[in-house]
Amino acid sequence: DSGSQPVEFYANQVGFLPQQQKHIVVRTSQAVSFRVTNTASGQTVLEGTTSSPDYWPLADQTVAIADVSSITAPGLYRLSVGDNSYTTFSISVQRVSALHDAAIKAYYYNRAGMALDPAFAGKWHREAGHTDTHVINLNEPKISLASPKGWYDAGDYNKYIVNSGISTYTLMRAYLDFPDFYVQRRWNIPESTNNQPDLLDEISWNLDWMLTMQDTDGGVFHKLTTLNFAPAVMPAEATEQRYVVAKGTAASLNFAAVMATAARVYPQQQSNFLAAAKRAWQWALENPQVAYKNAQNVKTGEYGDSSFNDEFAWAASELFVTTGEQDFLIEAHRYLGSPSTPGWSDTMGLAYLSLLSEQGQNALPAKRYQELKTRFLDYADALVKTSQASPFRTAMTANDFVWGSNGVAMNHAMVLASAYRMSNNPDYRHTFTGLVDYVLGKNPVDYSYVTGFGETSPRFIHHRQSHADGIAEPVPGFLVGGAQNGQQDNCQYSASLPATSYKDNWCSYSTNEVTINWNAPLVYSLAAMLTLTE
Ligand code: G3I
Ligand code: 9MR
Repeated sequence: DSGSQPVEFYANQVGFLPQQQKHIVVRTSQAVSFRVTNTASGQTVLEGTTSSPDYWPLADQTVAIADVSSITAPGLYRLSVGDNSYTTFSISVQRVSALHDAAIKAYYYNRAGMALDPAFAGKWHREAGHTDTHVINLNEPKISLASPKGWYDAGDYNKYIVNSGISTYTLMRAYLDFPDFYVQRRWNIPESTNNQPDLLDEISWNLDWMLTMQDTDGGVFHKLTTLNFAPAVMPAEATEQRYVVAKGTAASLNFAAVMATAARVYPQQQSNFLAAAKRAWQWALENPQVAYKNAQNVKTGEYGDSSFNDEFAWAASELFVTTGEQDFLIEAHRYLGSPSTPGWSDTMGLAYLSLLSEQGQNALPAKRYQELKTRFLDYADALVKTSQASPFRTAMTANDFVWGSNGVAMNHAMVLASAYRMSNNPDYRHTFTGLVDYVLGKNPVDYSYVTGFGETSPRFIHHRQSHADGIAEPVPGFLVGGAQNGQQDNCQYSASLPATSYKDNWCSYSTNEVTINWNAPLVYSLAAMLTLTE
């Protein structure tokens, strides 16, 4: 093979777990033989041939798969093709574990209303911003209210209920599904020395804020925001007046679902959370069609959504699982549609996750549980098929390459991890770890899409703190939105296909911003991997 053309590889750049399926993408138009050596000993541990190549139109690339799954010993390896092409990969529980902790620590870095102390934030320490003690109601009555704490949504400094809700739920889902994993786990946040798991402390920071967004009539304000996006300055310098805006059906139902879930996660505060959930639910019943739209002078994220069946199904399901009250089950049945991959505007899948959880199973009639499980696994089967037929072995189709495609990938992964927990079918496990590999480098732009992790990871994210802090490295542990070719900003992109249109530049808020709702299913997926694949 000497003198052959060099080939490129796309591999998970962070690390595989010992027992997981390990596929490395090789860019080649014909099947090639490969060799894997252990870099420490120099010994050859595997020789093989790639699959026959396939063309992926979403990336305009022809690639084959080198399957190195049979290697399970922790270590650093070199995969080579011919004499002049190689890549390295690592098998390490510790690396995956460190990534998990960084992905959840990202929430601490995005806390509103708190100074980040060097003891916890290291070089990314900063002053507090956005105490939100005097927020004005944009509508009548124009009173001032206190709405402190919470997480910044993203690279901007606003706080949006709909998006906060799915993020908070997903992290609570991780806690409910993997309690043993989280009970002792700590990642050096200010609350790490108390008796509560760090995950519950982190989530509380946001639940406390969400509770303040409920009006006296039970309805929930859609968001807390400045009129325009802040410039790229640190939180303490972003001092424009903040407002709460109109109440809406989506925000109220989303809030009801989250608070009903919180009532199960925090037993000592059960009655408080449940009462808040029921009041928001009641408001939504009386105001079932109030879609939020930005007023003309409000230019920040809209998170607009005018179809509410999924939010009704989700809220009713959570209220049912928490209370066991049949009225809520009837409502859940009324609104429950087909399963889908969750996202901020589509929460139907979240209803399924809760109804099919251990607590849901205990509350549901057995026959009904089986029906829902069958539907859910059918949906997961379709994701498996997509992945198996995909040249990159990743369950991503053209429809998935929207703003936040990496979030879509991780929400697919969460669905599949849940399917695996219900059935033990290894195809689900392979498909979900294949998606994690995708965001960590097994993709056609060859980026590990999580800041601070992997050989090539985003450095110029659309994250105001990271842009303004004068520190070369961005805040670590954040998953960027990822490739999609809407190109809704004014960046110059060198590629225009759905899976290759990505730019590591501040200007690219449509591919290189970070959000709490994309990180949450990453956290879930990594906890699932560390719990389920070993
Ligand atoms: O509603 C249409 C739908 O009818 C159509 O089928 C579909 C096809 O692509 O597009 C739908 O609209 C999309 C909309 O999200 C709803 O899904 C838009 O194309 C898409 O541009 C829009 O992207 C959202 C973006 O804000 C712009 O509004 C992202 O999902 C959302 O994650 C993002 O969120 C922002 C916040 O506003 C502000 N904070 C940062 C955050 C992340 O960038
Ligand atoms: O910086 C904003 C980012 O956080 C949002 O996600 C994005 C989409 O709503 O909008 C960004 O703000 C841009 C604004 O919409 C248009 N002018 C340029 C702003 C970015 O510098």
